[in-house]
Order: sequence, then C-alpha cells, then structure tokens
Amino acid sequence: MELKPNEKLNINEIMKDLENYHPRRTGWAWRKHLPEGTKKYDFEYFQISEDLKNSVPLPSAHYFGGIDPQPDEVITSEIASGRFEEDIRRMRMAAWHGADHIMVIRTLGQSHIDGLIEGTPEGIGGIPITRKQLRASRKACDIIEDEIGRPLNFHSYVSGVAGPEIAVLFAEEGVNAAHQDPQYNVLYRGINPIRSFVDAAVAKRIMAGADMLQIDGAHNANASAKKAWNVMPELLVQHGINCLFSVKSGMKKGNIALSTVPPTTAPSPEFRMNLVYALTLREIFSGYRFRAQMNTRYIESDLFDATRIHVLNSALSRLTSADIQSTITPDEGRNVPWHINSIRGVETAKHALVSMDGINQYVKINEEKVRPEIRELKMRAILMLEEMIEKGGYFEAVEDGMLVDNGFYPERFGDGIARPKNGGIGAGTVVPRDKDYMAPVSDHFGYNNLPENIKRGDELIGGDTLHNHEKIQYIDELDETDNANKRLEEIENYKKQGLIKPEVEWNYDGWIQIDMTIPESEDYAEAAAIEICKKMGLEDPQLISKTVLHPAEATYVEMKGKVPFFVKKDELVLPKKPELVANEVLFDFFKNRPTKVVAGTVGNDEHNVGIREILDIKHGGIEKYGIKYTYLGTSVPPEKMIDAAIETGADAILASMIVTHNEVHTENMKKLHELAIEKGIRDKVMIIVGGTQISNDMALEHDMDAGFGRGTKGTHVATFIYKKLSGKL
Ligand code: Z97
Repeated sequence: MELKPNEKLNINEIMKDLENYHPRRTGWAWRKHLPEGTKKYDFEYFQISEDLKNSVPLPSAHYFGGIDPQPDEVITSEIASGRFEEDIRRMRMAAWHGADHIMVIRTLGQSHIDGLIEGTPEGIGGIPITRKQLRASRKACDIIEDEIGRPLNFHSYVSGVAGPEIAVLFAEEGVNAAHQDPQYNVLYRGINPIRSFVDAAVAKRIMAGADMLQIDGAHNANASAKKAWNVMPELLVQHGINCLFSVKSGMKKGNIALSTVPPTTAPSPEFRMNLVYALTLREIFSGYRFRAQMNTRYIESDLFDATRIHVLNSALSRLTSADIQSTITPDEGRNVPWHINSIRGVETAKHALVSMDGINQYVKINEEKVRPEIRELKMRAILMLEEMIEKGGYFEAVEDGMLVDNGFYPERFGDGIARPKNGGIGAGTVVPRDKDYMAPVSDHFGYNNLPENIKRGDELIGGDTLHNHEKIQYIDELDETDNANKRLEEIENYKKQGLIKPEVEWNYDGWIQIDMTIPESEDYAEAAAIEICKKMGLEDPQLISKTVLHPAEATYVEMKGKVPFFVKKDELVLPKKPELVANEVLFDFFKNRPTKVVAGTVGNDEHNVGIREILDIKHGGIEKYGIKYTYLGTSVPPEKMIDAAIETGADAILASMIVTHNEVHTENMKKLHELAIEKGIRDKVMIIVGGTQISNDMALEHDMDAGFGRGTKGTHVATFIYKKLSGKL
C-alpha cells in the first residue's frame, strides 16, 4: 500500500488482512546524522540529520529556498485522540512536520487494567492498548515511513500488573519504545513493590530482546511534587535505580533513555537552576540516552505559556545534550487533545533545535560557577542513596515515605508517598521458582532449568511467538458496538455525502476554538463569552483559558464549542488564487531586463501612502524586485506623468487615484490614455492605476492595462509588469 501526498490515508485499507500482517522491523531507529558543516541553501549546519522525502517545512521556509533541515534529535509527538483510527491520521500529519517518535498516550491509566484486552474500544483522552490497535498503528507507521523517507518509532507504556504481558505484546507487534520503570507502579499505581520489580525485570528482558528503547519514569516525581525544584536529588536517585536495574535485566545502555524534565519554571529563575540540574544528570549518566521533556508540572492551558516553556527546554537540550526532544501541549488543560497544538509542538521543537544548531560550539558553560552547585547536587543524591541502603534498601525507603518528599534532601517535609513493602495490589503474588522450573520461551529473565544442549528455551517448542509470528493468536473485535468499524461507518457516510465539519479530537466532531477580548473583569468576561458563543449557535461552549489584561479593563478569553451544522463540499465556491510568480523568477527577470516606472497620485489627490508602499522596498514594494522608479509626488497632472514617462524612458506609469462621485478618476484615466496615444508612446508604456476602490474591471473599461485595489502588494504589480513585458499576457 502506497500513500499519495494528495490523498487521504485509507484506514479501512489498513485494517484489511490485519490477521496476517507482521511488522517489517523491530527496535528503535535514530536519525541519520549528517556530517558537521553540511550545507543547505546558503547555510552550514552542525547538528542536522537526513532530509525527509515529503514534509511540511517551517512557515518561513519559502524565503530560504524551501529547505526543511531536520535536527539531529528525534522529535516526539504525543497523540491521544481516544480513537486509534484517528490517531493514525494524526501520526501522518505529525510525521510530515518532523516527528519520528509517536507516543500514543493513554490518560485513562491502563496500568489499572490487570490483563490484556482485544479489539479497538474507544478511550477517553487516550486509547486502551490492544493487539489490533497496535498492529494497525504499526502497519500505518510502516506506510508513512515510506512516504516521508524516515523510520517512525511507535511508543507506548509497559506498566501495571500486566506489564510483562504488555511487553510481550509490544515485542510481537513491533512497538519500538516504551516507558518502563518499576518505581512508577510502586509510587503512582499502588502496586506491590516486590511484584513491580519482578515484573519489571521480566518486561525489560523482553524489551531488550526486541531492541526497544526505554524511557524511565523519574519525571512523574517531578510532576507530582508540589515543589518540584526540591526533588532534584531524588530525581537523580530514581534515574540511577532504574538505569542500573535495566542494565542488570539485560538492556543495553544505549537503549535506556532518562526521562529528563527541568525541575522548575519561571517565575522562578528557571534557566540557571535547570541548567545545573541538566549538567549534573549528564555527568552522572554518561553513556545513557537523554529524553528531554518540558516541565508539565506547571503548564497551564495557555498555549503561549506552554510554547515559552518548550522553547527554553529545547535551549537547554542544545546547551547540554539530548537524544530525543519531547513535545507537550497544553491539551490536558483543554480537556480535548487539540491536534493542531501537537503539530505546533513539533514545529516549536524543530524551529528551536535548528535555530540553535551548533550553539554549544559558540557558548561555553562557566565551569567555575556551575561546579560547586553540581557537586552539591551529587552529594545530596549520594547521601540519599546511603540513607536508603542504611534503612535496608529501596523497599524500606519507600515504606518510610522517603520518595516524592517536598524537602530538598537531606531536608524532609514528611509528605512523601509511603507504600508498604508487603502491601498494595498484587501483594504476595511473587513466589520462588521451583528447582525444576522450566519455561520453553526465548527472552526469559532469571532461573530457567533448560536441558543442557538448549540455548534458547523456545527451541523446545519450535520457536515462541517472539520468533515465530505464525503462533500469535489474533483476536479481532470483541465488542460489537464499541469498535473502529462502527465508528468509521458514520464518518464514511458523511464523507460520501461530501459533508464538511471542523475537527479537533476526531473527524467531524465539530469542535472549534474561538477567542475574544471582553472589556470586563475575569468573571463577567467568562460569563459573557459563554453567552456570546451560545448566541453564535455553538453547542456546549466552554472556557479553555483566560488572560487578565487588567483586573478592571479587559480579559482575553479562549473558548471552545461545537458547530452543529455541516457545509456541503459541492456547494462551495473556491476562492480565486492570485496568480503570483515566484520571487526568484521576478528577481531574475528584472535583473536581466532593466525596468523603469514613473509613479504618483493623479489629479487633486494628496493620498500618497498607498502608492509609496507599492514602490518602496521596505514592505516589499516593486523596488525589491529590481524595478527602478521615479516618484513624481501628489496631485500630478496627467500631462506631467506622460512627459516624465517619455523623459525617463519608463516602461510603465503607475497612477494612484481615489474614486470620486463626480467621476474625476474616469476623466484622469481617459486623459492618460489619450495623451499617451497623442505623444506616440501608448504601445510602449503600460498604464497601471491603483487605489483603494479601484478594480481591475474598472481600469480595463477605461483603456488602462490593469487596475489594483485594496490589499495590493508590490508583488502583485511586479508580477503584472513581468507578465506584460515577457509577453505572457
Ligand atoms: C511523557 N508526557 O512523555 P498508565 N510508566 C511510566 C509513565 O511515566 C507512564 C506510564 C507508565 C509524558 C506522558 C505519562 N506517563 C506520559 C514510567 C505515564 C503510563 O499505564 O497509563 O497508568 O501509565 O513522559
């Protein structure tokens, strides 16, 4: 199956024959870095990777030959529509913008589900993980990879008491990366600590077998603590525990990514605190990978706030290092995954990373200043580890509430998360393996009493599901009503009728966002905004975010609401596109064909701002393209315009005029045309008129060559002159 850039992805086609589909590759893929000094357009780059075959470049790319340099770091996009068939479309959009790590997040907390589920049920703010949904998503990734020309890493989570089963499922279905950290189960999901670590060892061993990349869970301490800047020593400890535990479970260092999140944000003096923390982390954990993510603890539902935090996080990545740059949007605060914001997140990361390309070769960290602070952080972390060991180990430390305490260790606030070693979900379920225990499986952790000549347990059964895909049991839908086919039927029906509706979360959901500034205090502004949306006919209007411009003067409000109607595609009148010529063509043409114009306001007209904007280089007037102009001023009589055109050998006359009731403008056009004939230059000089109320039709009616009205820019006039001079009209 091949995708065509101008065609929608056919999800029904992807879901066909899924029972026989197997992922074509497993394991994580990094970007292919280009050598330092690689040139693109006019520029040299230090930290970029191979181009995409198809992409959407940054908004300003058309000024730079349309280049779309891809940073060396992998860029993550989090997608969480709650319907996997919609996630797939979003993956394609994110991939075109530069994401190659697609996290399908699941805010419904799958770690509460104690086993595997099947089919394609709908989730809330994320999807429950099932084989069918994983397989279809990976198949879509395989196809999108071909379209963009770069591997896509598909990511999910290995947690909960079904962690090892999920890891097997992921390995079978070609999932390329996952969050896995036993501390997550212990601290945030109330699962028995011993069970969590045993499960994690098994899961990690399986993930290692499939060459998956792992992201740890330290950021959750950061996101849970009230004073996240105080948990810095603990974050180092948490990373340490998971890193070493992963290595001991069979993972290679290069596949273990620390989930590094800056502990604080403004209005604290964010950057220097985060910088010292980032430097400390990179020193301690050299050889491991770094997944940088902006701080989500303090994100409000304000898009600009999120963007600022994101840019600063990317700056930190460039000044230190990072292998993966995550992108987060304020969507959680907006209650609906606003897909456009995921795309903006990817654009923000791409822009920030490319803009700071090679910056660390120009800027050096002041070692004298940072060293004592790095040392202090390390000492606090080591002290914490020592106390944990003294207590008897990790389990005892957790029992004592040492973790996620809001004190700056060794200070303790006494508000840590305490979990009993022998309590929690799944307590007492870990039993020692019998002496004759034997599991005929491949990626196996721990004691396995295999016969002597057998290296891999699954040899005994002709391969297990990790190596022999034919053995995988594929179950299609389990629920007759809650499944992707049913949901797609409705969408297909709308599509067939050529109906259009806006979307945010999924096709045809009708959500739109609308913003307004209300000259009232916060509470009145919110109430007024809801009322306004209702009067506009929007259903279910809700506030997304507000910014107080002044407590009494005004409040800026962002709202969301549902559009209750469709528009019909075949009834739409498409806007006429102005036929513009590329800047390069214009530059080239006027360079080789020197062109002059005379210009001014004609008759008794003192308005000259418009014509001067059309002429001057400053805002992109015709001068920019190399056209020379003689400006004659205001209230220029037609005779003077014609004489000046003869004197200067102009190719065109640009006459600006206002439209008057007593038809002075038509008189002036007539005069210009007739005088030019009289003096024998009409066939050599084009006469172009302009003004806010002038239209092209009006100008042509009065024997002018062209007329330009409101909204005209230099490029429109230059394009016309170019076309006329090059015989293209
Ligand atoms: C990130 N923006 O990219 P459940 N295990 C670990 C986790 O951190 C998580 C889960 C499992 C964030 C989004 C939030 N973290 C991820 C170590 C979730 C998943 O199975 O849904 O309960 O948790 O890091």
